[in-house]
Amino acid sequence: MTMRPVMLDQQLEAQFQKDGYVIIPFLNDTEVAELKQGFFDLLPNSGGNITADETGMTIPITYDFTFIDKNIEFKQAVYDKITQYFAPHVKKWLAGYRPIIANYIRKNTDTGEVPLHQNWAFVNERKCTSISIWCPLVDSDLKNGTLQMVPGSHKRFGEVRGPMIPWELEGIKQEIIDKYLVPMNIKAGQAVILDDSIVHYSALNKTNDLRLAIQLILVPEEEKSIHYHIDQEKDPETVHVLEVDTDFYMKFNPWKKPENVKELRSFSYKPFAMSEKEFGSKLFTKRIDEETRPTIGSRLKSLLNVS
Ligand SMILES: O=C(O)CCC(=O)C(=O)O
Ligand SMILES: [Fe+2]
Repeated sequence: MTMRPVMLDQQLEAQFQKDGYVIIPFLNDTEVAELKQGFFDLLPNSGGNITADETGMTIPITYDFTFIDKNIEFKQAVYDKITQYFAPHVKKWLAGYRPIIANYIRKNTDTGEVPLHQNWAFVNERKCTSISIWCPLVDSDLKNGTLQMVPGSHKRFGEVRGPMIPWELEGIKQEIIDKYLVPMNIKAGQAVILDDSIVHYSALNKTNDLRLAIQLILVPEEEKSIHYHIDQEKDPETVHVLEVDTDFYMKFNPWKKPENVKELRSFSYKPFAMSEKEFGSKLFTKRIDEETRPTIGSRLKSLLNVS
């Protein structure tokens, strides 16, 4: 197990390590109202989302997150607002974490599906954990497209994740959506603290009201954050590990080749696909951060055929 803790409270920490997320009371009503107002105050400065042709992607983007906005000043203002409100609560609940990316996530009526995914990797997940605080500013459930989780799927799939890295679960997304999801039914101001490696999804907002939420991504304060990149044209089987910071993500177009970034190392990587059966059997089992070399004790046990 990862020794570097995530939650300050021991019981929450145990639950987080087991399921890959916990739900906590986070913002008060005044803060919720002010952050909602803050969104509308800042919105006139939005530069609009990066469009599909600017991404080079063939599939249109269905979601509306601040990180794909074209105006860097707007992104910075959103970051400043959210981190200012979140700071005291982060300090109260989390074991020494610092923010790197802040998003408002907006879902108007009949929009906003976020395809099944794991968040990008931001740290070496064998050593520690990066997290997202997902905090809706309106009560959220299945009707308005709440966040849905696959419990126990954290630190078990897709260790190498980034916008240009093929995903091993891509071919079984629909099966996972149909069978494994647990919806977060939570009130405005409550928050889900999730391991960025957990498999999650959110559907369309089927109500007439706006579904507005905040996501703040954080890493352990002593860690440098990393970004995995594959140059699909040059070498689709080499992963570049880049050292990045808040500023990198502020100016970043996720689907373009990053420039002027320090490369820490690179390694070869063969993309692969996983079957649903394999996916189902790996939940709640051995994690990527658990000891891979068998210990003398466990070898003895298997020799003796006991557990
Ligand atoms: O707000 C949503 O529906 C999706 C949020 C999400 O994917 C995240 O916070 O990582
Ligand atoms: Fe996500």
